[in-house]
Amino acid sequence: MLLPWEGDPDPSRLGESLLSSRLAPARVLRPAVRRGFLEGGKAAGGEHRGRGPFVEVDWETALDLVARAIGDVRSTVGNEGLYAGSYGWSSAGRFHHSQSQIHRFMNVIGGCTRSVQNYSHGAGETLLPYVLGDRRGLLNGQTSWEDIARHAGTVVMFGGAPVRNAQVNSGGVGRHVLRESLLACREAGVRFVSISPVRDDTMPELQARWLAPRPGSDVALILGLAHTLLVEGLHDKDFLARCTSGFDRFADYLMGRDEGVPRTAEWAAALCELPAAQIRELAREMARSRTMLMMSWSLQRAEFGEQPYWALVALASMLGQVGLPGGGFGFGYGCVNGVGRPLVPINWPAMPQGKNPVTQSIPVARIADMLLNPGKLYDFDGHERAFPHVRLVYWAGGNPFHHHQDLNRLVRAWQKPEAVIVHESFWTATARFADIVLPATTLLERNDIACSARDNLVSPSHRIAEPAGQARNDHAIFAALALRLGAGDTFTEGLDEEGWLRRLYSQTCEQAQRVGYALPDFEIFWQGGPIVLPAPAQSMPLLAAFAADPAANPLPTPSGLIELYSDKIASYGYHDCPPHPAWLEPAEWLGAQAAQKHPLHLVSNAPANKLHSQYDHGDLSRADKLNGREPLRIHPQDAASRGISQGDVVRVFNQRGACLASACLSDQVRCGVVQMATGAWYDPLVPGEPGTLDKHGNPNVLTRDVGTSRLAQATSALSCLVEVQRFVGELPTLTCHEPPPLQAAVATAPASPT
Ligand SMILES: Nc1nc2c(c(=O)[nH]1)N[C@H]1C(S)=C(S)[C@@H](COP(=O)(O)OP(=O)(O)OC[C@H]3O[C@@H](n4cnc5c(=O)[nH]c(N)nc54)[C@H](O)[C@@H]3O)O[C@H]1N2
Ligand SMILES: Nc1nc2c(c(=O)[nH]1)N[C@H]1C(S)=C(S)[C@@H](COP(=O)(O)OP(=O)(O)OC[C@H]3O[C@@H](n4cnc5c(=O)[nH]c(N)nc54)[C@H](O)[C@@H]3O)O[C@H]1N2
Ligand SMILES: [Mo]
Repeated sequence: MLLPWEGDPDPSRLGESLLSSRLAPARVLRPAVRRGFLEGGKAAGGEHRGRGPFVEVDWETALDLVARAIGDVRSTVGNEGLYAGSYGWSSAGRFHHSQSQIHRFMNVIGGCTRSVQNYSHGAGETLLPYVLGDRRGLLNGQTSWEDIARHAGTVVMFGGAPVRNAQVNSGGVGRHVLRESLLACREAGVRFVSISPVRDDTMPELQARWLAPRPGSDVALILGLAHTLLVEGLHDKDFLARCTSGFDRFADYLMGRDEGVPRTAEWAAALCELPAAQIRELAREMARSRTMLMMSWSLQRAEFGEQPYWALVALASMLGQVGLPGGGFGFGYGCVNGVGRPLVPINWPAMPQGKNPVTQSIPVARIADMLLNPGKLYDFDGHERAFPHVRLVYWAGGNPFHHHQDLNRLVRAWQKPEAVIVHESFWTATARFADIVLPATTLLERNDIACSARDNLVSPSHRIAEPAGQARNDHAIFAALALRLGAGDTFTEGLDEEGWLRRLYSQTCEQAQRVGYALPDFEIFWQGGPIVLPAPAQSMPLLAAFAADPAANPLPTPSGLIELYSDKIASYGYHDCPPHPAWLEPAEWLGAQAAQKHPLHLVSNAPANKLHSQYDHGDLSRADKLNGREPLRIHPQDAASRGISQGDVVRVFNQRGACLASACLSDQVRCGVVQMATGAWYDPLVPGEPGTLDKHGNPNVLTRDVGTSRLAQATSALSCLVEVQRFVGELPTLTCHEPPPLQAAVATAPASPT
């Protein structure tokens, strides 16, 4: 039974599936090798990746095969031919963090091609250093909820503040604080405005005013607000002069002096479909009161996703409240737990990864581009680069067949490497698309330390169950491989799990001591519950010192100021990322030509009932499916015009792919918008075949695999048009929550894998 920690005001139910579904049929119990691979290559028997049965083998055979595959790549093209970006969240805990383990392993054997950025906020994190000099306001330093409750009159939330998303944080969560933070603001009299295609992105208790512009049109809306401030003289000229550079260029753009049209409220209204009068009134209200502008990460997960972030900073600068308590801007308040809470000033322990001797890397969301176009030149963040020639893909703790866009394209790209190796606890699509699958323990089957920078507690995470089948810890698997590749001691440093936990904990104690916290010794820590550290001191509002005296506290930008025009970006000459915030029309949004054919905008958000795709096979996630398919929320009017009723199985499709889903009629979504959470396991009707129907409801068979722009090259999952129709015919059986066909090993020596 799962009991919440008594110190948690708003416990999440997500952990329930960890217990109930650990031993589900989808569990990987033994090392397994794709039969075609075992028999001598990917073409053998027509069994391409994602197709064909697996043969279960013993650990020694599997580890020998992996070591040989790695050795082949190293001896032919060198370590650059190994791709182990291995993006993914894996599970809570500091030592068994899969990405740290795989990166450490790769580093001790000579390195690998890696990835930079993440799928969460790749565009924001690449853009903001140009604008603010660093990533303040995105990763840390957000103005605190206490300040907002005390001082803000209005909070405007682009993308809402869904409490469902603040259930999680990497490293683990102690206290879930978003709900109480929002309610405290409401009690203090703060007015909320939620700008989102989805009404219940904001909890009803907040009584937020709901504005639902067309998805992807937020920049137009912000420009309309900015134009109103400018022509009505409501902008803070003093702040703009003292603290920003390039406002004149931005103002020229707003006024249409760039050979364009003036970006008036009327101009914005036509694009975002909100009345011009409402846009004007919102601008005046923002200027009248202390206004905090919040934006979720989702808005930058879109084509030209750099622009909404830059535009928000520009709007906040015009309001002149940056640095004041309860005013200004901030990103990600409703995205993970703990944003807007002061950080404990401790460097929490992490498994040391060492240094990667290979310098080659790709922006994380360009994986299919890399596999399909080795050697091809591309632009990224001011540099021209070439995609590396990758021969082997190694993943531990992530699910690219969940997280990547345009899965049919990924299916094609995935046939390119010579070997794909995956550590998994469950038969996810990524495991099914591997050549060698090594069974990994879950967090209940190993000891660890749980804590995160956004929480003020550190907790032992005890092993409470024996590993399922022959599952091993990622660390143990990599230790065995490192030994085979001549780097065993370098990888383990002679320590086992307990040895590492003791070392990491003692480093934590030293860190804590440095800032005046005394932690008990390891034995006491290990036998006790979570250790709650004193709440850290209240932080200053974001950019407070800078705004008070920009000359004394300049930003690390070329001008030392907030850059509303960037000479550096101008020098890149990117047509898709101009040097000031600008409206660029995405290829897919409701105003596009393409909407005539696929007239619905698909929002694929984070799921309420799981973490990404994890435990999609669990009770909590399955209870929410209808007809076993992922629910797709659709406005009753859009459903009626298509003859769709509540609970109907529907086919959701566009030029890239199609999936089944179950219609869920709801007036919580804007007309013209359909919403389907991410996370349903990809379940192809014809496994391994690009373009085949996904029987289950993974929105990534529909999303577009294109970089946000040449600047960030991040994911643009949320710029996606689809059409929906009632599904007629026999409903195909789901197979993704069962293991693939498994065969016992034949007792002969395995052939060479290449
Ligand atoms: N359309 C669309 N797509 C999206 C997004 C979106 O908004 N829309 N969001 C994107 C974002 S922000 C993110 S962060 C990604 C998330 O993408 P991922 O992080 O790749 O998704 P997860 O489902 O968390 O995958 C983690 C996998 O690791 C496995 N795992 C867990 N613990 C361990 C372990 O200890 N060892 C090993 N070996 N494996 C383990 C789990 O079983 C699971 O399959 O998705 C992205 N994709
Ligand atoms: N329970 C749970 N929590 C999670 C996760 C999970 O998988 N499960 N994943 C975690 C991770 S890795 C991340 S990165 C974060 C993601 O955090 P976010 O990026 O905030 O997550 P989303 O749920 O994708 O999007 C939030 C809302 O943005 C709105 N939105 C979409 N497009 C637009 C638009 O064009 N304009 C406006 N104004 N609004 C729009 C949608 O209505 C959507 O519900 O969540 C984290 N929290
Ligand atoms: Mo994310």
